[in-house]
Amino acid sequence: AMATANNKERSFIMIKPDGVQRSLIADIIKRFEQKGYKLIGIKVLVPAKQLAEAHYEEHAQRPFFQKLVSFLSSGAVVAMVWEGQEVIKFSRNMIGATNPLASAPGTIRGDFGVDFGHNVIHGSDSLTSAEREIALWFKSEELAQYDLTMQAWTY
Ligand code: 3AN
Repeated sequence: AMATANNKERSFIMIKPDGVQRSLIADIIKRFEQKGYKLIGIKVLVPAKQLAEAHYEEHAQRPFFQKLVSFLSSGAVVAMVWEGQEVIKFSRNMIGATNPLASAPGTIRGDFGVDFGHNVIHGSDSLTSAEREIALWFKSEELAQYDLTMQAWTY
């Protein structure tokens, strides 16, 4: 309902090293932009191992943890914060299932991914993880506050 709509919800979205290496940056950003979400933070970096470990801390006890961490810190990623109504849940839908071969065509992983461990993109799975991940990857002054309303100089 209108009264409870939160168009300031934020999600942490990251194009992983395989997505960057395969030149999928623009295509992925385009999907979020065309849906109507607002990009309020973006940077390119090669994550330090410590940052990758902190990002995936919930998987620390899993057998694939070291592989996951070394993959994430193996190359450049594009770390982003996107804002808008239901952005967390909706971006999970746009991203698709963890296993790219189980992701529906039309989703990012369904369209671009094959390998289970190299699945192109990360998106926060809940409000709690979104808040934790945004704070981990961004300083508050790196997040822009602006609106997308048309200005007089747009065509
Ligand atoms: P998602 O990225 O879909 O939210 P998570 O958070 O369950 O999936 O897992 C984080 C990442 O860990 C996944 N993107 C995937 O690359 C990797 N992963 C998850 N489960 C496994 C597994 N059983 N074996 C290998 N890698 C895994």
